[in-house]
Amino acid sequence: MPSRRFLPMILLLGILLIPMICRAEKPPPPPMPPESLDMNLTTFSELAAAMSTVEYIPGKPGLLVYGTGRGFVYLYKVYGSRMKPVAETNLWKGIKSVTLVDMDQDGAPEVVVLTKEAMLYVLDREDLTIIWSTEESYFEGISCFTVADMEDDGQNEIIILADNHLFVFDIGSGYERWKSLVERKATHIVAGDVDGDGMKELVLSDGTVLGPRLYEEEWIWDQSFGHRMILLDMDNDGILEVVSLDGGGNLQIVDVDERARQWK
Ligand SMILES: [Ca+2]
Ligand SMILES: [Ca+2]
Ligand SMILES: [Ca+2]
Ligand SMILES: [Ca+2]
Repeated sequence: MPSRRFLPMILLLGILLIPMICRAEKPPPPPMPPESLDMNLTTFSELAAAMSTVEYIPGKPGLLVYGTGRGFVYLYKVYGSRMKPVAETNLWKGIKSVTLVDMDQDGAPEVVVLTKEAMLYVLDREDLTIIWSTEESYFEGISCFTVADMEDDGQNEIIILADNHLFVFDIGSGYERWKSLVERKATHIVAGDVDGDGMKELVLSDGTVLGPRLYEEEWIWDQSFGHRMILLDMDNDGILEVVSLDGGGNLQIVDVDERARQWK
């Protein structure tokens, strides 16, 4: 045990050593941020294509919309080396997907957001304010949706497959125009004139084709269209074909007007 007369000296030594110990344990400086985020249009397109929660505003390569798992939606502007949020909103529910659709047909897109708690929002692309949304807890699960002017009256409808039923909402009024009595199950839905009669049909990935006005069954293919479905005029005859990946991941082209698979 040290003698009492050395105690002040030991204390003084301790006080002098503390800053040295503190300096020794100082954490290393944080890594420098990446030098540049100077994204070009290709980078934006690739990022948006790969991430369901990221979209870029077409024609404005400096602007990105991004929805987070915590329910925030951000509009980011890329300034050379940094991304700065220029608008944000909190929807309080994790974001499942962000899509850009021209809902009001004014030539510029609105931001359509699907949340993990089965709500759809239409947001203003400039300030992300809510233009329209489904009611809270109205749906338990939204399988897919599409936007189309089904009867060509200049007003888009939003067509939602939720809780095994199809719903058609009028965007302008928010009014629920139609709900299917029959149960429907599909993972993708698209709208377009697939039989060349000048009117759009609804095409469900399970193989169902519904008419434009009364949503009656026009054709039920006994096979599934598959998933990742789009409508394209593959043979240049002026009529859209259903192009999709079948259950096994193979590309297939289905001619709805001829009721047959054209190619696989
Ligand atoms: Ca618009
Ligand atoms: Ca319409
Ligand atoms: Ca048609
Ligand atoms: Ca065609």
